[in-house]
Amino acid sequence: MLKLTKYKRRIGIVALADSGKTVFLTSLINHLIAHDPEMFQVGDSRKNTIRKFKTLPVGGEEFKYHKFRDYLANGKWPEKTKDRYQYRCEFERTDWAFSNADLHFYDFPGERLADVLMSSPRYEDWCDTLLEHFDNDSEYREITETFVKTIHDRSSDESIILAAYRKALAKLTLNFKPLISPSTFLLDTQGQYPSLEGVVGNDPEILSDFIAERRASGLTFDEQFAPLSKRARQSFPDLAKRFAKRYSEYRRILVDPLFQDLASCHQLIVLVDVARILSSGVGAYDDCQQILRQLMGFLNPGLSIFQKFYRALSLPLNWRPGGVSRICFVASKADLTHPSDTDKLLLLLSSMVRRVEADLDGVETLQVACSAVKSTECPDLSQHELCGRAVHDETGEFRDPDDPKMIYRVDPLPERWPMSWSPNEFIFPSVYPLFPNRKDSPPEQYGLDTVFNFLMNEKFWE
Ligand SMILES: Nc1nc2c(ncn2[C@@H]2O[C@H](COP(=O)(O)OP(=O)(O)O)[C@@H](O)[C@H]2O)c(=O)[nH]1
Ligand SMILES: [Mg+2]
Repeated sequence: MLKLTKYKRRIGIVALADSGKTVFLTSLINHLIAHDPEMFQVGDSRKNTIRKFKTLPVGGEEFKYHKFRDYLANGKWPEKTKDRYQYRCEFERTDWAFSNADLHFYDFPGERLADVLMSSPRYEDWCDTLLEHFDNDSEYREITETFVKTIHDRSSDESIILAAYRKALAKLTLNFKPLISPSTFLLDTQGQYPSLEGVVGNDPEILSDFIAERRASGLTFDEQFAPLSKRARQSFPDLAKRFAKRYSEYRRILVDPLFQDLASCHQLIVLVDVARILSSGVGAYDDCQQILRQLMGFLNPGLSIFQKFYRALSLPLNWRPGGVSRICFVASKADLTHPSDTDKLLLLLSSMVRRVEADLDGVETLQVACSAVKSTECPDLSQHELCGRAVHDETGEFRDPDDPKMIYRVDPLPERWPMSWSPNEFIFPSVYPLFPNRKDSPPEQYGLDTVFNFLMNEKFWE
């Protein structure tokens, strides 16, 4: 039957690196292509199905769905993605008589998210936000202490300041800190991460020097910049001007295109890896919140009076307002935690995003706990144990993806975020994916269809 209208949406998937974006999108596409209503509910009935699925061409780099699915089918998680990828598809739903869907997904590399701190065109704003975060967080403060001293030392010069900043960034990299801006230090424009090939020993000073000498704090070594405090900007006015110029150029070339894509999205899926934040220590919580706040501030600076007026009317029905209208906050990898803790997982997610959510204007939100590729089972609900193909055995030795499943212990989730906690205070062991061998079968999921249905039931059509 001829479809009269289109449900057309651009959907951005954002999160810090390793939060599960690639796996999420791969599983979602798999469920749409090989839709099985028993495994993935569409709309409000198990009878509804997806039909006539078609991939559409995209303007940029295409999301390598087949490659990523192949990894999973071979018992491995997809390799780390370094680029921004897009995937666009069209399909019909048996419960939609007059329209079809056209969904365009954007998968952004998490490392680049640190550059949301550059949402302001003013170099000074970037400096102040970044330095404030360094100062507020004990781990960042410790790592960046020498750099901060350097910018307040009048005998410093450009090369001394840049070397000190690169050294600080190298240490942040080695400590898996996500707020590394400019993000090209961590992921350069060729999609390469810092390499430790050829370095001798594992002394942190030697390792950080090795990285600091090889990675630029900017697009290239000639276009580097570093944050200067207000006082340092006054002490080094010419340097501040040069840095501001390079900052603008960096934004123009690297940040603007990325954030234009992001800003063009109608809907967002924001993944939060609660288990990882708990196992990484309290600093990871602050980092994630800081990035979320910046991101939301950039995407939803507040609606204009006209937008508010039209949203309040929500008429005519086929008119879709500009900007992000729906955000789904997802606690990803729920299968790494015990199923009896799912309510707590949602509470933790909710208390983490509550404040950013409250500041959003005219955006509908939902919070969902989700396992895109459910890779654990729970043998006994009364025991804090899971069964899966654990990546490590009890002694910490690596296991093979082909090794049999094993039962292992997981920590219970806390009722609320503790005031403070250390790395490894909570442990949620990693597992290899459980994926059906049958070529056309999607993996078992939890919550993925809830996210999909939330994004699919806005009342605006084209
Ligand atoms: N158990 C489990 N682990 C997951 C799931 N999704 C992702 N992971 C783990 O998280 C890692 C990073 O996932 P990926 O999708 O590459 O993250 P991205 O960097 O945000 O794209 C994977 O290598 C897996 O170890 C999931 O649904 N269940
Ligand atoms: Mg990825």
